[in-house]
Amino acid sequence: MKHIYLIVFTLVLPLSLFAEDGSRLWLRFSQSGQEKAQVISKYKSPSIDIARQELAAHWQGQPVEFQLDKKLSYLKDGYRIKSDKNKIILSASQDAGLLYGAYHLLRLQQTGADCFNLDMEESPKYDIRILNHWDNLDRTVERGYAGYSLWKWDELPNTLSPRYEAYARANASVGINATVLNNVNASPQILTDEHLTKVKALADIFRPYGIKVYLSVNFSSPKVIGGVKDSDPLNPDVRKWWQDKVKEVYTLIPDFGGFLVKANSEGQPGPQDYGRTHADGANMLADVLKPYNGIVMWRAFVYNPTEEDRAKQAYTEFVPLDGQFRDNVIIQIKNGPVDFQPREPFNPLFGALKHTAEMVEFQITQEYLGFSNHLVYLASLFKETLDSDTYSDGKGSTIARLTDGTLRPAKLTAISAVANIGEDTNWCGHHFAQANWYAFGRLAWNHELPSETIADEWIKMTFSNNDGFVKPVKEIMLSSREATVDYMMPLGLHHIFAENHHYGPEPWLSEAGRPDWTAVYYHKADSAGLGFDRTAAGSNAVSQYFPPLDKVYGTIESCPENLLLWFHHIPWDYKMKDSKTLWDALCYKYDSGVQQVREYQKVWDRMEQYTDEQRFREVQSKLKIQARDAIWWKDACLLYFQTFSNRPVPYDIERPVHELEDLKKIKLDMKHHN
Ligand code: BDP
Repeated sequence: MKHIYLIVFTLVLPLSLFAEDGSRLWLRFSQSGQEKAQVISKYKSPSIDIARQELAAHWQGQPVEFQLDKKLSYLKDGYRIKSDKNKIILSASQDAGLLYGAYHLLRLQQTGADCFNLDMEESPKYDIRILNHWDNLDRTVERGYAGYSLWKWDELPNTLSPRYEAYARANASVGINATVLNNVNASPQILTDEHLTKVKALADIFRPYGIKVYLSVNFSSPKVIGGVKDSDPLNPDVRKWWQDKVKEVYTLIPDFGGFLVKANSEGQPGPQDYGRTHADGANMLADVLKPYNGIVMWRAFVYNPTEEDRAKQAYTEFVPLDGQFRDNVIIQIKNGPVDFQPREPFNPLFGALKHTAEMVEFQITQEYLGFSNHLVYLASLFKETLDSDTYSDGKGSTIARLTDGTLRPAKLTAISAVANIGEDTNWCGHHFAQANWYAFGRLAWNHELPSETIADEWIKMTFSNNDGFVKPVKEIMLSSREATVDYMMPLGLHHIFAENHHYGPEPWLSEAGRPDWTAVYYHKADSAGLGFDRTAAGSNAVSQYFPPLDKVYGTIESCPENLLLWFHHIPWDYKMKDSKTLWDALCYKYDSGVQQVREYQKVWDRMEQYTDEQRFREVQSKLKIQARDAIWWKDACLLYFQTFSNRPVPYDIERPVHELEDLKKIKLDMKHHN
């Protein structure tokens, strides 16, 4: 009997100890809990202690010695790692640098890199590497697809979920050093004393991991929770209210980062309610935060129900204000001029503000990319924006170099992304969506890293080092963004999503609260052709780009084909570069998107041998949804556009399996406010 028990014990124990539910993210070290490795450190601080414990518990290489060295301040919160006889010296000028260095060592080990002849220096490209949580105080998450918010406001500050620290650790492991806890559509309540105490509890947990807390604020807060007559930024009572509030915040959280503000956008209050400008509003807050070294991240995502092309509005509103902002204000600009579409050209505001700090806002949460159902690796999208040449300061003025301080001296550099993290066991809803959190952190640290390197690291850390797994899975990841563009919105199409929730296709949407919330506003299909004319003959959005891009985008022949329908209204019979007609090219793109996802299914099924049962099955079933959705997208868009093109779908591609009239009836029950 005794023997039988023993056998059962040894078989069952490993499974229960190492539940493969994705909760460990890419931090899948052995869980022995013993501190085995030798770490030599004569320093003590909360961050250094974490660095020491992580290495002591998980590092399997030579002894590591920590050195704090002020001479390395040029590395900012980066680090130096150098092999030295029988040990490795990890040095940095800041405590956080030692922590990032420790995680880097562990990453090298997990990815099977040579850990003997180490000699490297790393310093982050951006000072502030920040996640934006669109989390509401009732724990719903705007555009969140991984369950409720991580922040349990009702329990805080007394009960502290272990997930808070796990979150901080995951961020630190990829170099993310800042977080905005609440939705940009901010409730004024976040600034009440009650909530600030809760915010402080989170900040205290995050601090040792090098993470600073920021908050989104509602511009009407003085009026709504402060009892002030209005929230006019030039009203001395308003300024006084903010001064007192900010003092209170810093008393609780001495290293508080600052405010993120969405003002006069999609119904949010702002300085324009009082006839003031974005600069008036941002500067008032900046002045109040300045004594504490706090900053204001002021969003450029603004558009009004006017006649002007929505894609032009942020530029039109902000360029005249250039030079008026304080030096602790940074304008936070979405990667594209419309709204996180599967593909957009870069936002022409980048580089256009010559005397104002600018930062990128990406979206990690997949509002427009199949939620947490579709496997879409976003490093490719992030890189496409960062590597875009704006020509603002001549050739080579990429968005990366414009925002990281290389091209123009900057007091403040930052990069942000809307998080995809929630209460789900695997944090992000889809196991592969974890890769996008990871990739954002790695690119914020070093935007020169190739997408492929990041995918390679992530796969090895999260799943397996086996070549038989790494290679095919990497191919899926690297092609997945383009495949998704193909089955959703190829050739520069955009915003033909279902109303409000943005999950499926609704290219026929022609009535909504505002014209620029319909799909027909964006695709402009008619019997002549397809696409939004943004040339001088149309909205002239091309004029917002620096030469030569205004001409490149503005001329059909030179416009990149993947943006053709963004900038031009193209005849159905127009000959593409490969001499297919536009209509045929569109059909082949949609079909290719579908075919690629079907291929992902086949490849993934072959991966069963390399992975654990739970994650294998979960990814497999998500791929089924993705394949069905891809077909849905293809049929909906092609059948609908065919009513304008009046041309047959090329005979060698798969036939539609739906009726347009049936697809038009689909109304998913996913409520959203806009
Ligand atoms: C859009 C979202 C909306 C956000 C808005 C924003 O649909 O929920 O509030 O962006 O960024 O993409 O402010």
